[in-house]
Amino acid sequence: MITVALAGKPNAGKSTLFTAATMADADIANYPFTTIDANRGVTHVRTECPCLDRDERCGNERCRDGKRYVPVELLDVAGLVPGAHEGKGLGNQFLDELTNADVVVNVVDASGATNAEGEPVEPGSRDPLDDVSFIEGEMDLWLTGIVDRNWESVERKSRSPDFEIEAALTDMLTGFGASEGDVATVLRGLEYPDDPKAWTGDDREALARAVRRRTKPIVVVANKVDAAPEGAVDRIREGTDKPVIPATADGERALRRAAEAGVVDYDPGDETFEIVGDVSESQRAGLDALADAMAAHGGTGVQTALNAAVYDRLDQITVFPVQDAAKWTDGTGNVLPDAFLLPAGSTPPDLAYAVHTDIGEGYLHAVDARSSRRIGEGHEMSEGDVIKIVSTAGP
Ligand SMILES: Nc1nc2c(ncn2[C@@H]2O[C@H](COP(=O)(O)OP(=O)(O)OP(=O)(O)O)[C@@H](O)[C@H]2O)c(=O)[nH]1
Ligand SMILES: [Mg+2]
Repeated sequence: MITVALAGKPNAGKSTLFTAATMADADIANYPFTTIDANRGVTHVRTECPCLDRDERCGNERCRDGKRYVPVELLDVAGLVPGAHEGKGLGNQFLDELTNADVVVNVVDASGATNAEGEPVEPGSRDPLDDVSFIEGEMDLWLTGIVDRNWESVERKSRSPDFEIEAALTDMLTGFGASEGDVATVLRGLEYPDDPKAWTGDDREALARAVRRRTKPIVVVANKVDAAPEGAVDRIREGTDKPVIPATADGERALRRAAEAGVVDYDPGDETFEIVGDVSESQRAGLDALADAMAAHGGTGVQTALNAAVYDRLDQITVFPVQDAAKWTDGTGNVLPDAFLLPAGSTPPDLAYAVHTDIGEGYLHAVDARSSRRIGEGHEMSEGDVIKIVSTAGP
């Protein structure tokens, strides 16, 4: 499963976003370092269900009226402070947690009401743009430290006659999520000495930064927009080349709770909601204020951020494997039973392997269930494709 990690300074709202997105419990409080042990949970990205193109909705438990939710893992780690890579704050154990992440959501406090350590300050007095850059810097320096500490092993390997720097660096960085292809691409963009012993600290830092950028893409969440001064989001947007999603994690959490209680009609990612139950005066006032914030930003931003991380930054598509190409069902009649996230450009054999290794190994051919046409094994699938795989290992 794809892992999205929430990073950010303490008190930015990571656990609030985590709770909203997973509906799991996590400690939330207005002081730094509320979270000590990482929280792990399942959240979803949202896409259109292919059943929208049919007469009836599919009825899958992850489909609500054609809004299809596809599971991804969400990781909520402790807050990072400047110097975290050297052990400041709660140390770099939390940076280590990011090793498992495919993509990072950097949660910043757009209200500017907390300093770099996450302590409450006069609202608007902290520039949120500083939070965007220091988190990235800490991640880069942390990986630089790992490369430095392991460099001796690369030097040792270089004495062997069949030494290849790509292979040696891949060995070192594979735990960090870098493939041989990633390392090769990164090396092509760098100038460096052939002999590892001649590498300087700057050479290693340049390598670490490039690998980090390639293997841990970032989406910035400008959180607490409900309390942010006018123009705060634009200012962040102008100062970074990352996608910036305005959000109110607190608002999303309130809405999901209210939806669960039957008070509002709201599905995660909707741009608006409707009050359908009894609410007190103060609840109504709170919900009205939230509705205004959502109207200004196209929703609470939480689902938008998760989708941006997975579909845009990781460039994934959703593909729906079926056994019956006419009915779009599995062997027991469930319509559109599964949804798989795969990198854009994936082919039917890639899908077959994702379903099961045996299905992949026995791959014969595939059928596009929308057109009922056979598709070649080199065919690049698209978002929302419904595909029947025919395999010797198939049912
Ligand atoms: N106004 C506003 N406050 C928010 C929002 N999201 C979170 N908060 C508040 O921000 C404070 C910190 O929230 P947490 O979720 O505990 O922050 P965290 O980033 O997990 O903090 P650490 O675990 O200490 O790193 C709490 O008081 C939340 O209620 C939001 O969208 N708007
Ligand atoms: Mg927390």
